[in-house]
Parts: sequence; structure tokens; C-alpha cells
Amino acid sequence: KKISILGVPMDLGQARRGVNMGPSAIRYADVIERLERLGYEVADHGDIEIGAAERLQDPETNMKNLKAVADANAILESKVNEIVKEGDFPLVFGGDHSIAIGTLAGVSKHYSNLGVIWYDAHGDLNIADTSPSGNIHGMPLAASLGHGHPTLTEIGGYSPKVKHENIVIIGARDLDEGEKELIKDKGIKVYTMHEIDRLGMTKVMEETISYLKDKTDGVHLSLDLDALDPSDCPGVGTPVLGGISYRESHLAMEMLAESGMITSAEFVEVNPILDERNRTAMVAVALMGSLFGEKLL
Ligand code: DIR
Ligand code: MN
Ligand code: MN
Ligand code: MN
Repeated sequence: KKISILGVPMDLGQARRGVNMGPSAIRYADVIERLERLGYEVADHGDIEIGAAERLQDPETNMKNLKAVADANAILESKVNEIVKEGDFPLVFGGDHSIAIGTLAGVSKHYSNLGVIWYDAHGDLNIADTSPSGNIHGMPLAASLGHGHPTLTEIGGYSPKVKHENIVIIGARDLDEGEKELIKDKGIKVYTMHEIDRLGMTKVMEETISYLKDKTDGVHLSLDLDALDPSDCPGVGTPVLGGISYRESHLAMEMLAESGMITSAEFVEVNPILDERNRTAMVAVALMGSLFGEKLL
């Protein structure tokens, strides 16, 4: 099977510059060699182009850079669509998490019941009205569920991309009020840090896999590096204490590899400017190794 890599140097979905260098940082950490060593053919499709930042938050929409974020996601949608059409595995590097809108738009039309694992300290379930920041990287899961501004929900020309009952959030520990309401209202499956501590990652992943296995025909992994503890991944724009450990994350990726259920993935929010000697990108690449079947023995 062939893996097709796409970089998305997006930094307009949040407030801290530098996350646009995430794709370079991940490539610098030898991702292609690592995946090739596992026997995959790897094609690097390079980075897509991102437009210019608007200087102010639009008072009408309560969002920052809506047009530039939407335009880039439309391009991303068509590139990811092509990759899936070719029968390749799309592996997307961010860039901030607003790019999940385009990735999911490109992937989901190829499945009748796409599942999504959202590995993140945050829910990314805000709409403009509930967002405390106006940052679109806090909105991509809501947009993919069909909630929010049509400029975001209609990317790819259809909505929703995923059903509420087909998503699992893992690692949550910072949720806004509107996000909590949506989770309760729709009964969205969430493993907060409390459940991860209490059940252990093995049980969390066993439950996640069996929850998604029968009702989905493909599963997208959207991995925000801020799901991990900042001591392991300091190079992220919105670090939150008390996160998932490096070892638990490897276990999660290994269990997903064994399940054989993951059909697309993205690794986002790597910001080398905020990082320590590219550690966060190196963690991302190590986790990709496990996700694609790397084993010690
Ligand atoms: C916050 C932060 N919930 C917001 N979101 C982040 O701005 O909507 N997502 N950092 O990754
Ligand atoms: Mn996120
Ligand atoms: Mn996050
Ligand atoms: Mn809905």
C-alpha cells in the first residue's frame, strides 16, 4: 500500500505563528525514511499554498481569517480526494487543526460511514457563537459534524462529513461551555483524561475500536500533538497540563495498527518555534511509526 503525504503549512486558524513550519519540522524528523523502512511506498506531494492573513477578526462572523482558511481547505479537500481515489493512504501534516475540515471533506465522500478518532486536549467543537477566541482551529470537528458557518461546513459541497455517533474524542481536558453542551446534547463519545487514568489506555482503545468497528467502513485519525503532555510535546500553541504520555500514545497507535481500521490520518499543531530541538515533530514521527506497524521485535 502506498502512503501519500501532504503538507499544509496553515497558521491562520489560531494565534501563534510558527505552526506553518510544522510540515517541514516533521519531514526534518525523517518521516519518509521511517515509513519506507516499514515497507511502504511513500509519495510526498509537497505543501499546499496558504493565502494571506487578514489583520482583524471579522465582527460579522466572529472568526479570524475565515476566507483564507476556507480557501486552503478547499484546495486540501481536492488533493485528499485525489489521493483516496488513487487508492493511497492520505497522511496529512499540519499546520493548525483547522485543516481537518479539508482533510475530512476529501476523505469522507469515499465512505458511507466514516469514523473519526479525535486525539486532542480540546474538543474542537466550537462554532463562532461559542468560541472564546474566534480561532477556527477550535471549530473543525463541529464544522465536520455540520455545525457552524456554511463557509466551513459546506467545504467539498456536502455536509455533514461525519455523524455524531461515529466520533470518539480521546485526551480531552480543556472544553469550552458550548462544547460541553454539544457533547451532552448529542451523546458524543469522549474519553477525558479522567477515563484514561481510570481505565488505562488499553481499555480506552479496546472500547474505541469496538465502538467504531462494526458501524464504520473507514476511520480517520486526527491527532493534535497537544493531546500529549507538554513535557513530551512542548512544541504546540495551546499546551494543557496533565496530558497523555508518550508511552500511552505509542500503545494507542500500536492498538490502532493491530485493528487495521485506520484509513487516513493527520498529525497537526506541531510548532517548531515553540519546540525544544524539534522534539514534538520527532514524537509525531515516532507515533506514525507505531500507527503504521513498527515493532521492536
Ligand atoms: C479553544 C482552544 N477551545 C478555542 N482550542 C484549541 O479557541 O476554541 N484547539 N486549542 O486545539
Ligand atoms: Mn485540535
Ligand atoms: Mn488541541
Ligand atoms: Mn448535528
